[in-house]
Amino acid sequence: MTNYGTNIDAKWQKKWEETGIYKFDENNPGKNLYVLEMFSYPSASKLHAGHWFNYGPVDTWARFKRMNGYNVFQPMGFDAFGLPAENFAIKTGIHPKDSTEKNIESMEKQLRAMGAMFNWENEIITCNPDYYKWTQWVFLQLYKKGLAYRKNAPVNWCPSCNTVLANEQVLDGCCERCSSEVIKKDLTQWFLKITDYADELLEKLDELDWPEQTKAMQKHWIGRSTGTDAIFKVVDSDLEFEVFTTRVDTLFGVTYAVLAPENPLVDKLTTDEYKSQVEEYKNQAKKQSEIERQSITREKTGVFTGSYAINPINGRKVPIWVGDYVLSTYGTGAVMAVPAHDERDFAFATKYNLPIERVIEGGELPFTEYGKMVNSGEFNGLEGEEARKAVTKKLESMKLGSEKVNYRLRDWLVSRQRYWGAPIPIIHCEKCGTVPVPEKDLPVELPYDVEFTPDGKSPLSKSPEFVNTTCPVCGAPAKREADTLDTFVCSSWYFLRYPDNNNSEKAFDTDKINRMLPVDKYVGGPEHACMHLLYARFITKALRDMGYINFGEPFTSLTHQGLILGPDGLKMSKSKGNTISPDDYISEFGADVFRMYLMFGFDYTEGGAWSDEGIKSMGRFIDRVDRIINSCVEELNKDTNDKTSIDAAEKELNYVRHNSIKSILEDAEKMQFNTCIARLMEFTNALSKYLNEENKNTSILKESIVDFVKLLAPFAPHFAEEQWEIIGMPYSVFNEKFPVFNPKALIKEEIEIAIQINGKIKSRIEIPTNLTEKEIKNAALEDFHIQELLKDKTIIKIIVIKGRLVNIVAK
Ligand code: ANZ
Ligand code: ZN
Repeated sequence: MTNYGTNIDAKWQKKWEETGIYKFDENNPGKNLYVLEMFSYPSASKLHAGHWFNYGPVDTWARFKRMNGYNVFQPMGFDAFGLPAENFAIKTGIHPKDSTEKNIESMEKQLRAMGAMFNWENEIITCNPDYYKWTQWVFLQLYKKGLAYRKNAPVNWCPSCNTVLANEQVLDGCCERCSSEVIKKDLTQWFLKITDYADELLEKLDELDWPEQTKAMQKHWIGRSTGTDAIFKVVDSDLEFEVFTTRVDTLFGVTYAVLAPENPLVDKLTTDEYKSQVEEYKNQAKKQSEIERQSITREKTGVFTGSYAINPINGRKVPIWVGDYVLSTYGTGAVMAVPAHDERDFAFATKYNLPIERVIEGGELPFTEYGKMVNSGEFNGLEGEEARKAVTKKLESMKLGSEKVNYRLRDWLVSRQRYWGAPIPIIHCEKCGTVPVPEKDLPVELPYDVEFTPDGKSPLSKSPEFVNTTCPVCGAPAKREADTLDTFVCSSWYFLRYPDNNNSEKAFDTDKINRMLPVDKYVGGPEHACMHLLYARFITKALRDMGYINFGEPFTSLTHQGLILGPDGLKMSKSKGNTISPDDYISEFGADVFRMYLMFGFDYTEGGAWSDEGIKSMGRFIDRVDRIINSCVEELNKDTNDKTSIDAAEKELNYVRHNSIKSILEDAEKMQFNTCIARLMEFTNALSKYLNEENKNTSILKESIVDFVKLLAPFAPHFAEEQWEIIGMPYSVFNEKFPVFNPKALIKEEIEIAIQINGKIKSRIEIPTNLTEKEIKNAALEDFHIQELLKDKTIIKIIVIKGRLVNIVAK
């Protein structure tokens, strides 16, 4: 059996540790390269195959870059606050701090056993006061800049998690964590003003080397749309309301207007005659979720208010309705309805018998495309953008409208009514109002002894020692904010802390961070597209505008690894019993086999189903490499021959060797690990074949093995380090430069040979010089001319005289 296993892993991990080989020092030679993997949540279920698929291959990439001259910084840490630990505590009574610390300890052990080049000296743990002190500091800077504010608003409430959620944490109307249906609650909460950065967040996406799909998701989430706000005055009243429309070219076709049920104007507009109907409708609407209300298939409903509005463009009187397909949270919470050219309005008008009037030329109604304006007075004949501009200009001249840009993006709600998070550093004083905690008093420490059974109230509010304090401004008794920060706030800036994680004076040193960031390569799951990845961009931009850093994008290049599924092809989950726990495999095969299998068995960005057969065959490959290298060593030590010539066999070996170098250089750069390993396998075959040659060129053999081990090193770091030692090279292979290829070796030379049948020359062909005897025979038999001549004959034997001729004896 093999020599490779966890004993070899341990041996080299110890040596790497002792020699501090991966310690990052800015002054090391090479360009700094910040390689970052999304840090993990310290869960009790430990490291799973998915973590490995994120961290293992990326470490291979980082090692590959290191060997190509980069000075790599690859930190690791833990996103340690959050609900799972708290829910676990509620179930078991084990305090979140204790369970989190225990989980971190065991996960760290597992991560170390992976043998990645993590810069552990830069580790951060977000639930430690020396980290969250600075999370609170970031919050205070945002507050000072007016980017953190408190307001009462209808917010998303998860009844099972017992806390509010950000919009980004609501997926199809359900909690992103627990899938319970989210309800609306009116609460006073803290928000971060991400909307101030909507334009930049959108525009700068173009410059990022990120997956297109992720950029598209952010773009959609930001949802910028350009249109027009038009003012509709209410007939016989001083009231007026604005509507937001992206199709102001259809303004002449408005036959009614609709307000969202929550629009405060509804009560003022509704005439006595319609009061009870409208009231009833409003109550019903409250029970519907926003998702339901937006559903295309759901029947559109509404009620008339009894009031009328005036179309600003033609003075026409149109009825005002209330309808729940209009959302209070978008645009102005009111729309102008054009049933001839909008599907929803068409359905609504048909149902309630409201007029439908065409104002755009084109197909059957509802006709929703752009086209020439008709029945639109002076604007007839205008089309599309031009039409939109002309009508908007006219409204502007009458002071009844203007161009308007709207966003789907909403400010980020960061208050959480939970215990296990960073306390919001704010004090409420009856006299002075909302007072930020002075920076010198940070951190506001999270107390240990707190009753955290969830009942919808913030657990910290039940701790008098925590809540009761004095106002930093007037000294009067005051109360601390009892909500904690969304854990996404902790992770929105962690990449800024890593390089300067021990700084006790500041969150980070500006100069140092400006030298080290942005992160050159960020790798993690795609599920964070509209949460972490958006928040991190926002916080980076905000800190830039405050002068703390000089760059606006945190992650220059982003890759999402694929998902490793269970052997049954389904998503791994404990309940399905299809999870793959790395530990057993690693103790059986060693960390490198596990890592190599992940890289060879799957396309990195696609992932796929786990296979036990696959990892076993990777184990056999490593065994084979082990045997081949060992026999090479024997061969080299023998040193009996003094062959220095380069014949066909050497040329063939050289070809494979240089071709492997070239392909691996190209493919590893692109994280196409599977093809890299396929090249290593080819190289192994070529070495094995060459070892069968009777007369070997030992210096070529030696060069080839040296190159082979270097090529293998990023993919199987412990194993390669061991082989490097076995072939007598000085520690460490990771201080070596990656091999470069010789383009000349990739040109296969050709020679002309003659083909005879029964001793008479019948044809001539060009063949590469490095063909084997069998390949030469095949080449001869494939010759068209020869095939014709042999049609009715039987071949008795074929004689090959290498480099000269093939003689086919046939009857
Ligand atoms: C009149 C009109 C005519 C419209 C037409 C469309 C087609 P986006 O692209 O998402 O910005 N709208 C505006 N505010 C709304 C709200 N609060 N709730 C529901 N719908 C609302 O969509 C803008 C369009 O969505 C607006 O343009 C408005 O309908 C509707 F032939 O105005 B339009
Ligand atoms: Zn929930």
